[in-house]
Amino acid sequence: MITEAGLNHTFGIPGALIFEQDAGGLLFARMATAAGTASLSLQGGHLLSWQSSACAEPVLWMSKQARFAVGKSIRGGVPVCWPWFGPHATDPSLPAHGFARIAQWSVTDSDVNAQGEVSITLALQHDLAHETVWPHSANLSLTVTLGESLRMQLETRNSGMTPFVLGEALHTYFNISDIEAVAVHGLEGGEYWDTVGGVEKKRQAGPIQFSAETDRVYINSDAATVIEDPGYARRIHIAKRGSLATVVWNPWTDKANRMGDLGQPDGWRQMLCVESANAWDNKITLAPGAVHTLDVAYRVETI
Ligand code: TA6
Repeated sequence: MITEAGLNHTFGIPGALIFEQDAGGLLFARMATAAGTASLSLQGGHLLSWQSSACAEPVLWMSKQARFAVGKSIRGGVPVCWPWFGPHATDPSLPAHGFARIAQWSVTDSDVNAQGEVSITLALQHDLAHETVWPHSANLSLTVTLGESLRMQLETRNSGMTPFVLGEALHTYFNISDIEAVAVHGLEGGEYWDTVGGVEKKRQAGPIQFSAETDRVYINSDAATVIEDPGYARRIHIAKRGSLATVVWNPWTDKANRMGDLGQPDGWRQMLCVESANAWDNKITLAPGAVHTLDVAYRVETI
């Protein structure tokens, strides 16, 4: 049984990392450095918030209607999509984006380095319940490091005897001033699957701007991207390794109303997902004993 007291005794770092439990029994990690604060839930290995000292507005978006309940995915922050992205390939009854984001993770490490950056490592307990849904043996860990930037390293190890195909994403919800004010740079000229109203392969011309529902999977690129947000006078830089797909998503009005948990009446206007992924054409085949790490660093620049 994982308890708040046990976590603080083993992994707590006074002034830098503490653990708390809410009335519903969910466990949270709270991280703090001079450069900012962040919080995670052990359910889902889910980074919930990041407040950089460099700017007033939180960097990550969280729906005002997000539900924090055991087994329920959380609408905002950084859901971990694993071991598949999107709907399950054959069984529509299985949860979209895999089971990692609704499973209980454990804490396996914590640290403060010489630069004063605080890190925590969580691991997914891959138990029998998962093996019936996904009959492979894998170890999954997530290391979050908070300093001037925020780094996330999602590591998958094939601990079984057969290869498996992996789909994954850090499904990051960014907090923005207004969806019609921002642009995403870095994917100019790239190929993408447009999945709104059917599926069509297209090529990006210029920066990505938003005037309707947008749900695109940019493929075959490890390009860094930048969210330019004049309304919040900042740029959010996204630099990734071990990821060849980038998903760009905003639901706009109709889908947001159908989803019902994006914050009424127009919470969706203040969110934009730019997700570092291995999905679609860029799924990973992992051999027995092999390790793959999806590594992304976020940095905020004021303008
Ligand atoms: O990553 C974009 C997307 O696949 C959208 O199509 C939308 O479904 C979004 O993820 C949210 O998915 P969720 O399962 O979290 O509701």
